Amino acid sequence: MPNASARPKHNRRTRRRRRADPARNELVSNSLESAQQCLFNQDYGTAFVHYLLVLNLAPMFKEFAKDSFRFTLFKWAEELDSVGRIQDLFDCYEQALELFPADEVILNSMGEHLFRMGFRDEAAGHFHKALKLRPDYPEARENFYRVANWLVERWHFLMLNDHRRNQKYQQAIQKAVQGGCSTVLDIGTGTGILGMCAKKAGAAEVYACELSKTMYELACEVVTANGMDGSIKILHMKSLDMEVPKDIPQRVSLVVTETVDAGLFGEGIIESLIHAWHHLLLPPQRGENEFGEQSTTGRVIPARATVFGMAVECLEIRRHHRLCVTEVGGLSMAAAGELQSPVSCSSEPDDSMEPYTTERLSRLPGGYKSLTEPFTALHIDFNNVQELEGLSSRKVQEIRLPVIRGGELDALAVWFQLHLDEESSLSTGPQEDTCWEQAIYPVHSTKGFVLKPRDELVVEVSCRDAYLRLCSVAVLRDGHKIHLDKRVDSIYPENPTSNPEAELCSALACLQTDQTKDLCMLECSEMALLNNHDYHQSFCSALAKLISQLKGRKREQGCVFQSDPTVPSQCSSLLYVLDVSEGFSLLSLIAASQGHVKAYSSVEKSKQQEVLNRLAHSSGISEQHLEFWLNHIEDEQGMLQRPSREDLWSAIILDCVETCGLIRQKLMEKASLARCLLEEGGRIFPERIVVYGKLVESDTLLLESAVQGQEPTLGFNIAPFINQFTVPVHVFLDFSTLECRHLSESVELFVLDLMETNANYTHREVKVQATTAGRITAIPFWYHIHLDSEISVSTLSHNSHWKQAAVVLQQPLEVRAGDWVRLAVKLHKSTISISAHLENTPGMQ
Ligand code: 44T
Repeated sequence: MPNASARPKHNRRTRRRRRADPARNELVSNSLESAQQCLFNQDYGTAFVHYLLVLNLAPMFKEFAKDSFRFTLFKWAEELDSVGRIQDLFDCYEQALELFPADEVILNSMGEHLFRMGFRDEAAGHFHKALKLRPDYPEARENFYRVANWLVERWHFLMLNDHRRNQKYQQAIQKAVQGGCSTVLDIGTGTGILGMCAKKAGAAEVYACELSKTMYELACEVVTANGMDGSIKILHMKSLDMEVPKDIPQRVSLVVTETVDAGLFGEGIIESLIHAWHHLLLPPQRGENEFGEQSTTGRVIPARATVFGMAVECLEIRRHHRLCVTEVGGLSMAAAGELQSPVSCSSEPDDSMEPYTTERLSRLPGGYKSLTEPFTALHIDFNNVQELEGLSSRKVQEIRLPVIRGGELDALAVWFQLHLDEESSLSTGPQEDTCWEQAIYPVHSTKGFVLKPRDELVVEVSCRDAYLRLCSVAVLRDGHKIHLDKRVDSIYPENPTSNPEAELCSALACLQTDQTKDLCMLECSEMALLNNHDYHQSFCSALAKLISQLKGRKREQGCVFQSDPTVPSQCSSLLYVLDVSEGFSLLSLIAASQGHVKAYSSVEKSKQQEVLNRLAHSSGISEQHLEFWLNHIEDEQGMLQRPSREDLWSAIILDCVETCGLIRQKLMEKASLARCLLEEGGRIFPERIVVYGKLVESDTLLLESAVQGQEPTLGFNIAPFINQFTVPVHVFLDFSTLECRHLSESVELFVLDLMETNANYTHREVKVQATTAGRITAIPFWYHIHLDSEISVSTLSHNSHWKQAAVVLQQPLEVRAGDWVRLAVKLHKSTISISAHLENTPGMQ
């Protein structure tokens, strides 16, 4: 991105020219004048070049011209953005930052561009810098909060707060170091905690590497604050790029790492350790141990892992991965083709597919039922490089599992035990008191398969492209083999365990229906949305009501409703409905199915458009009544503008709440725009959103939000550094299963009126009475989305596709039962913030 050629070169010649004052001064003053003139003429590109020249030649003008320069930069960047000259745009920002490296407004603005272009980490870095320069800069703060999760993922807080885990690692490291491992490498050091454990245990040399820039910088700060900056060498790199002696002087005797995810291998531990054994570690020990002396052999903590699996029935998982309904808002789904979540390990690996997702089974609403006993899926010895290398070429292992309980097969859940050494281990199991989630391998078999006791489930375990893959392939029942996922056989053609007859059958089945043709991928939240019956039913009723009202009104005006939209009539005999939902939505089709409605859908992906077309066809909706307006409109300015200009919209459907539980950005701006485009009597759906909340005491939320002092981190001073990345609003919560004590009733926090601008406000004070004594640590919030005065949808309903969000208070607030709490609720650019204060009730001491 940096444009080296455009940088001012401070060589001898420029210095000489600086002394030639009169000519230089003239150039500067002429350029400054030109810059101002061009700015006045709105020729921002030329103005920007003139300003660059002036400020590079005469830095003393920086203060004077700063505001105009910024304005020019932002205007010019907007123009470059609108014509897609992205590289030029970033070059301009780079040049501007060379002149004003500590300008928080430029940094924040560049962050916004980076964010929109999808460079999230870089964007987050810019917001963070802007905020460090000016901590009370609200724009940068809001932007930073939106992206902090990408810079420092929330699990860092959980892991650092997990004292038991930290202590077990510390003890294992201490034993190894005292047993002779004097040189240590911490792979994926995060905040540096394991490296510091090694140093504290007396290791002579400690190295640490970390690939995330933010985490690397954090680790440097933490290690310095703990007085170890000279004694731990931290490298900002991936361990796979490390070399001896370039990066570390010699091979080490101990590698410590916790680069494991819920599915064990997802952070690349196998590849990292194969590389470490070949390039960074002393050779492994053979035979007797040499305690007390410096080790000439290498070893790894953790030493081994065992992976477990279990088949489960779980409605919550099912509704996020499979279509569970036959009808949606009055439309039959029979013609939809196969809809599937992008989590599948049975298909060919590609970028859009994940082999597993993660969930904390113990926190799933509705719980789960285990259909088999836990089984051992895999053992792996991290100290055996041949075993690590052989993993991906291991034969697919077939495991037969007796079914112990009848139920629908929804997923295989997977967890592991990490053996740090021969004595100590950590488990990520669903029954453990652990911060870990389990890996979930959903089953996609078309209609859902009901297992019965005495069945045997056939599971295949393999390790391809460094991921562990588990597939439920078949069920053995009364001597028959029933295949669960037809695609599996085509993936493992050489599978030696399948019998030839069964293979032939599946091959024939594949011929009959081309399975990939009608397969459409939907995000898990989109799948849950389709399965949300109440949501679609509510929209269907509200749309039907409005459309019949508008038709009545138009008939009174003399309109004739005919079915062919191409036949001209004196007044518009069609009603126009625009659905601006994000992602996949059937609402346009539901509107079109009301008759005499031309609906515009925002669905962009062609596979998803095909699904809508198929459904339209099967529901008798003519092709002309469904339009994909994003196909025609290139730029955002065209947003909400219907191709034909004479008529206005009868209804505009806005997508108000993100799945994570936050109000969508720019919602109120979109609503204002939408209001201007409505015909008389037309409506925005929803017309109003009411935000509700509740006072709660939740330690879980605290643990996810900030490191709680030095105690959990073994006395190391880490909290103040990582807690800079604490965010006040937590998202993707499930309030129904959140471990917390409710300290009040639900209370209305805020109202957003989408139909009536004047009704809106940005601040509100709400008084709420504590019903129970406790410490208020958080205020979870959710929404009632009012489609009209009678019909509403709640984001808290049990089959909602929405999760909830919560404000975590900076300081917990102690309350007694009966105390009144004053909440100051603010809405700034779609972001809710809440502060809580104890109300001084009269008569109180
Ligand atoms: N998440 C756990 C996974 N790294 C832990 O950049 C458990 C998730 C989790 N650095 C809920 C709960 C939990 N070389 O900072 C990261 C990463 C870094 C490397 C250098 C390498 N080869 C690597 C590989 C990874 O290591 C750090 C830790 S990865 C651990 C992932 C509480 N959700």
